[in-house]
Amino acid sequence: MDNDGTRSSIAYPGNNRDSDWTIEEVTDFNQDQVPDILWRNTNENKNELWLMNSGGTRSSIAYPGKNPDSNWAIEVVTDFNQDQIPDILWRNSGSGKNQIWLMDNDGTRSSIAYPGNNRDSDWTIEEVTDFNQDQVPDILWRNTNENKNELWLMNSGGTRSSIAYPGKNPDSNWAIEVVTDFNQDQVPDILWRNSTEGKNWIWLMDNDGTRSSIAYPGNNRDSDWTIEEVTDFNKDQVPDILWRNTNENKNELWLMNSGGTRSSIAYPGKNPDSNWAIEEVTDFNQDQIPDILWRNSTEGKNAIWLMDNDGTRDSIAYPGNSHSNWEVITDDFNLV
Ligand SMILES: [Ca+2]
Ligand SMILES: [Ca+2]
Ligand SMILES: [Ca+2]
Ligand SMILES: [Ca+2]
Repeated sequence: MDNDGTRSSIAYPGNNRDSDWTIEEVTDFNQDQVPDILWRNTNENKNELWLMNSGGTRSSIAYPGKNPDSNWAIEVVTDFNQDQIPDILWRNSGSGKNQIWLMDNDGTRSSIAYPGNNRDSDWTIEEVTDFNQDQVPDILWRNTNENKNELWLMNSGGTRSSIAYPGKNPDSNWAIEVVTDFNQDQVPDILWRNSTEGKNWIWLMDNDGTRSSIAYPGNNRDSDWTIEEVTDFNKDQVPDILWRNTNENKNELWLMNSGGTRSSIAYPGKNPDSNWAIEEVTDFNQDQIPDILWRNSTEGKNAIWLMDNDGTRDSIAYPGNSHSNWEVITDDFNLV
């Protein structure tokens, strides 16, 4: 892409991976600053890591290790042992087992760590991020059947240090929408939503994995509304909340105060009809303000809303169309 939201050229990273293959992650595995592509084939229990050249072409293929069977899923890819190389958290929700593949920087597996087992299929991993400011990602679990949650505080190296209890779980009408720092204390907070009742809560967290307090960002957005993105749209370092109502073709941007309350509502622009979906929110034109990539998969059309820093739309760019069988993955593939 060019930095005005239009397409500069098309690169071809390599073909011939049929529908048995899925892209699990796009991130830099070999420390050359270029994002690489992790593929998995659950039918044949294979995986491949495409190490990429800057410019969008494939340099080579690495094999991260024998694939677990199809009961296993990749939950998250992040650096668990502070060597700057992303590692792979696998989970078998049938048996409740978990594994972390600690990776070398050539795309192969260095070793396997066991963060702890025995969380059956009632449990899901909601988020993996550092909750206690030791730079090691921690694992937030939720059990909607029993309304429990747990936060596994991790050692560097992929093993569990201790379990914290972030607070009594809301009932199963509530879902965790996003985990991000709403009050600028560097500790991630938890945005909950009850779409049935239209209620929203932010759990402001302490850095020991427990809840400090609850903030109320505003209610009354019923189940027609969904949260599309939470990121800072107006450059005050506080994450804002982008809502969409596909029934009425409306959208709203809640500009937030630090502390989890709403400051004001901005209207980013008239909503495209329900054939359009928001594919990605990222800064396409390098003004540090996130922009919105819309896609109409029926017609194969794409549009980028280039945004101003007050939550309104500045202009629309057209990156080019693509067939409706295609899906979008954005990343900066031509760094350097
Ligand atoms: Ca690592
Ligand atoms: Ca941590
Ligand atoms: Ca916080
Ligand atoms: Ca903001």
